[in-house]
Amino acid sequence: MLALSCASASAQTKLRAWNIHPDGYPVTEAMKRFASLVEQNTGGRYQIEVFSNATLGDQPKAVQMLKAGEVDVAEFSSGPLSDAAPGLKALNLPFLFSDSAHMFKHLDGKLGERFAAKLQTAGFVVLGWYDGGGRSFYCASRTINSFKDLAGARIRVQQSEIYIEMVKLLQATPVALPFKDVLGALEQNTVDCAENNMPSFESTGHYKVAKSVYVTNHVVSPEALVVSTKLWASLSPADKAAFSKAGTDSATLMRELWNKRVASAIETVTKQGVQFVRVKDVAPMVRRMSPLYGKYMADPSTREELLTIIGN
Ligand code: GTR
Repeated sequence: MLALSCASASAQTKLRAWNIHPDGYPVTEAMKRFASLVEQNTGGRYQIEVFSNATLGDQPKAVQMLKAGEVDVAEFSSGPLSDAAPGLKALNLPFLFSDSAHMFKHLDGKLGERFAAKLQTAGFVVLGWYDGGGRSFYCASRTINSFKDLAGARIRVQQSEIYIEMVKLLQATPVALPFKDVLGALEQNTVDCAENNMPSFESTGHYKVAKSVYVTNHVVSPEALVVSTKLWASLSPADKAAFSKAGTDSATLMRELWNKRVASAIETVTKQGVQFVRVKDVAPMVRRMSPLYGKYMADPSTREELLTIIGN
């Protein structure tokens, strides 16, 4: 008995998971579900502790930590992830996907496998595609009625090249800041605007300062639940299957929770006086982004995927 319990105790592996969001957020709840399913599916041999609110470091740092195997599990937005795996940049191009259903039509099929293969080469094993929703601009100090009203604004962007390029094309000034610093920057007027999906706009409290949302959905992009290639290589085939199943199930949960949270976030911020202006015609904004399309179409690491998405 003693020998048995010692053996099982020594066989228990504790893993660390990085997460940027707070409790109750769809990503956090889905990661917790992933952790409990992994534990259950491996008979308790793997235990995952989810460190939320970016307590282990900001996202670009965490991307590097995961790649180096210093954290085992993480959930990343495709912007910061694409800086470590450039083949993923195609997924962040503005106005590429019309909505999440269009995006998952591709990601849940062959294209998702191709992106996952690129990520694996870069050190990230995808176990589930989560929904990053549609991102829109919002501002504290100005009402936006047209994308031209963004010209000259200091716009907070993720610390990710493609977002910086996008904002420059709007003739605005990109200010790359960690997620947790955006509320303070809006409050202190060191940035005028930011952009995000509605659940993050609401969960961070950005809506308390930035009351004007310009609904562009300029980027509809995925997020990815990943584990390090170091961890993956250490798993037996049966444990790989257990992790994969937990990842797929957590992604299903995430997408359900996401749709509900988008609706409740919009309801909450509307009650708090946020005004929405919907973009009437995206064509002029799309034209403005054309240097980006040109660049990534010419890039052999993104071209083929872009052609597949554009064709469908
Ligand atoms: C959120 C995303 C986070 C982070 C954040 C940001 O929508 O879920 O991972 O990328 O945006 O803007 O920094």
